[in-house]
Amino acid sequence: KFDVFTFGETMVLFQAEQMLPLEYIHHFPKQIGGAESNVAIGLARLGHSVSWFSKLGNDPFGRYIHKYIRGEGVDTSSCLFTDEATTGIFFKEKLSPEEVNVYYYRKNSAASLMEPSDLNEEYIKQAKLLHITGITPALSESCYQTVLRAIEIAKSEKIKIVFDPNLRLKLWSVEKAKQVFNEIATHADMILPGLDEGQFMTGKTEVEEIAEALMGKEDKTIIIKLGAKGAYLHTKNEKQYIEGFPVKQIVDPVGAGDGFAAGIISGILLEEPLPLVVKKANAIGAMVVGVNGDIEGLPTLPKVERFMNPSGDSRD
Ligand code: KDG
Repeated sequence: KFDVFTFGETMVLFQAEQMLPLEYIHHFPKQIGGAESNVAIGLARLGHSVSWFSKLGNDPFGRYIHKYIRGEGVDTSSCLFTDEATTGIFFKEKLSPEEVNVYYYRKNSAASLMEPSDLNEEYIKQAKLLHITGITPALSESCYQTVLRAIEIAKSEKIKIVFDPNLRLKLWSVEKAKQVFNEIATHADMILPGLDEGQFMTGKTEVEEIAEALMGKEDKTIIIKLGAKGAYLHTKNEKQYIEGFPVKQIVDPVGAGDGFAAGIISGILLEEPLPLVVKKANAIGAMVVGVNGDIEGLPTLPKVERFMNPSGDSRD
């Protein structure tokens, strides 16, 4: 029934309007942010059917997040609401266009209470692909177990697993993150680290060495994100750099990796050739950094195509 199943924590995001340290900010427009729901929304805009699961607080913020994501055309029908904890929130501080800091208020949040039995197995089994990020296992032990359970369900049905490490060292220790990332990576069919995350996971410095190490002896697709330089694609048969798109002005780099992941997953679902898939993902990443907010810049398919071929047909 669904192209993709993903799950994780989405928080209410309070985004500083001015470029000032947070203590001097008076107004915080309210938005939502969460790596997995960013990807889900990105995929929905690209025309795919996606189901997103989370445990939300039975509170106004939980309801806001639920309505927002559902309003973007993402299935949220397996989401749970709890009275045991509140919905997590976070603040985004911008000191320069490239220097963005986040402050989390999410410890013991509703989402951190997710546990394996909360997963609706049928939803996972109906999907063509499972998307996992390294944020979810960092939230709590039960969230980590939930990730392992989702992997087990997907594997039992030969559903492809895409893993985006999304290293957040504010959430856990270096040692635990490294161990869990490498554990999940062994189960994944596709791994999408940034260069720093690849270095973190493998201890290697060079792009190609990182890809080799992540690949191991199995047949995986490794795509290493290289920021403005684009990305490196590594499979058994293909090893190549795919150039990025120039960005006129960086407005907000947060969420670019999620846009990239949505582009990769979309291309895979459409069975496009991998170099083109990566090119499209690069394009979406470049589009997202030009817009304030995690999800506001996520494009529809015609918009990406126009961005990739600006001289082409300009109809929507
Ligand atoms: O990738 C963007 C995310 O970092 C942001 O939306 C918040 O999910 C989030 C997190 O845990 O950092």
